[in-house]
Amino acid sequence: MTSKQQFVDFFPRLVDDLLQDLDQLEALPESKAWVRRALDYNVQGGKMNRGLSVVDALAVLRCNATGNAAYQLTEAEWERATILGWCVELLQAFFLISDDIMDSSITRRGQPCWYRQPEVGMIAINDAFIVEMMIYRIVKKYFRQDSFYIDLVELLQDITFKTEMGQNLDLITAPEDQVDLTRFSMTKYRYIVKYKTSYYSFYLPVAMALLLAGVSEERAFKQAEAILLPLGEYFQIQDDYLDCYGAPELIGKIGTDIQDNKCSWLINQALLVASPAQLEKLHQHYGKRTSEDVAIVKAIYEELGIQKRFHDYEAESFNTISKLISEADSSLVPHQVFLDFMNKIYKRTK
Ligand code: GPP
Ligand code: MG
Ligand code: MG
Ligand code: MG
Repeated sequence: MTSKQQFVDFFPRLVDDLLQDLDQLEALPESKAWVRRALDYNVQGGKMNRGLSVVDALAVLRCNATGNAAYQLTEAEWERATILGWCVELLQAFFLISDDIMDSSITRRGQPCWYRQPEVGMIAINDAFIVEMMIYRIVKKYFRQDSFYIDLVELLQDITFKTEMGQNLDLITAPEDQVDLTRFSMTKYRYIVKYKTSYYSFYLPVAMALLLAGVSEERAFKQAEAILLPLGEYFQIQDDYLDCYGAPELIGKIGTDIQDNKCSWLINQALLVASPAQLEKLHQHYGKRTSEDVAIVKAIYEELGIQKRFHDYEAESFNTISKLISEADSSLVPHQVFLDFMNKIYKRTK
């Protein structure tokens, strides 16, 4: 397993690259200072599971390809995987800056959301665009000569578009001041989550590692997708659970799903088992901003034993995904790639 510290220590080098790149645009010192601050504030401080997974997955793929279980990535291999890992983290920063505005969130990674900084406000929207473009500046600088360059660029664009379509359905299913719980369903939930979370958080890092490892066979990418999308669904269900029941000190953010009228796993589960009287109350109090409304919704979740439902789901999902992995063709993608990912998130509290 790669050391997180080494990965983190690489970031200032990329920031320097990116700022140097701004010289080509004759950027003034105040612009460079702004971009540096936006990058420092928004890209660092997360768990970095997504970024680290590019490195971890490449390490497993190289062990497998060389037939040497003790194979260590060369300096160059490690560096290329680390650069792409940071590209996933930049993509994540671009999404989170934007998502926090759209979700009216308060904190992120234990600090105020970027748009909540007094001097930032809606400038955050443009900062999100800039952070997104930095991905392509880096990819161009380091991978322009590689035969997979265009595949990498298309992969990033395709995954970004999928995420935006997932985010779109997440948002239009949760209009403000227009609560209609009949809009929700587990089918719609699964679609939202697959697109808004699973592709970029789970499939993308492994797809990048496959490209770096020189794998071009379509079947390998499909195999990865078949396991990583369900794993992503499990991750987002945990995110929804933690939004309501997680400790803000641990998750670094304050939940807003009930207030935001979100099509969350918790409300969907509640709708499956609520009595007519409980349904009536949910209709009245879900998607409202006062703490009294939120408390009433949470009390109904308690009556319905939603926390237990989650823990049952978690155990069941672990079994289902373990089975998916064990049945996968390991000549396409070694099982360890998926097991590493699963171990990073199973029963997480942050
Ligand atoms: C997670 O939703 C999904 C994203 C962060 C993707 C956002 C996509 C965009 C195109 C902006 P969430 O709102 O549950 O995440 P969190 O709980 O971290 O706010
Ligand atoms: Mg959000
Ligand atoms: Mg959101
Ligand atoms: Mg959430």
